[in-house]
Amino acid sequence: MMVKPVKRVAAIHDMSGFGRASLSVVIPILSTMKVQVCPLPTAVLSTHTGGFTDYNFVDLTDTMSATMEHWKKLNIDFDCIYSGFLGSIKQIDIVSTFIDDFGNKDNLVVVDPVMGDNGDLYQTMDKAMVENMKKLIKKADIITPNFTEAIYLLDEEYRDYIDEEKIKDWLMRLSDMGPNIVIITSVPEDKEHKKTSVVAYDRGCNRFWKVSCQYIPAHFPGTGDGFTSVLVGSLLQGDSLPIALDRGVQFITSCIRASYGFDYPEREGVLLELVLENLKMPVLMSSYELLG
Ligand code: PXL
Repeated sequence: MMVKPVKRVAAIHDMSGFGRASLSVVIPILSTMKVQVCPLPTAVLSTHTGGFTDYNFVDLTDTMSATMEHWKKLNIDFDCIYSGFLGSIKQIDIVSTFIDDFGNKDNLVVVDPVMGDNGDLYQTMDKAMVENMKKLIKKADIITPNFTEAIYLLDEEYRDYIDEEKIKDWLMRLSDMGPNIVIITSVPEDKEHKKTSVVAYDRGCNRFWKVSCQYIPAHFPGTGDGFTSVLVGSLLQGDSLPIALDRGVQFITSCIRASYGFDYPEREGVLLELVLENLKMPVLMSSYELLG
């Protein structure tokens, strides 16, 4: 049997040239974690869409199927299929076909339903995209919506605080839509907004997990892509779900703390380059909690 020395991920995201989001975050993180990234780019943008206007957007929908066909001919197998920002309904359909063609019982399908943040959809998203994203998550093993995206997937009203019982209900309802593991990020834990958390539900063992983080009053785009990339790298390295959550939170916290003290526009993203090497360190102190 042919040896595959490192794990391999098909990464279906856009490439935003400036602003540290999508593939410009996914590739360095997973490469540092010793995982091979095979990008299937959905679009090439001059910048991401959060906080920039007049960006150049080159849609690659029509090239995606040809890449997929070539990969099929080459019999490439992936340990993980990981999708993020998608530019059109047709692209959602292509990812769905990609999962049908390349997904199997041994690999991990991770869908990050990138659609919005802070209560609003991104400029390129609309209701129809949300409805189609609801269909795509049926095929995922793991989804990682942020709080806003969870609200859109569940048709809930936006709120600025949620208690433990309610968020557990949301996690279970999202899992009922298909994925075995649901992770919601940026969950506002208290009314004073002093803490946010990442919460997770694993239907296989019926367990709920939480990792709390100190809230920092800043919004850097691309941190969701960074979190899910670390999670994917960690799971592929063989870590348990709560340890993978912890590594994701710790890394993003270190990114934000490394960036916050500098005076530069938040839309340029976190200073990933300064902390990337942290990913090579073992988890020294873990802080996850099991929710009862
Ligand atoms: O970080 C998610 C993301 C990815 N790709 C593009 C985006 C965003 C968020 O704004 O605009 C193009």
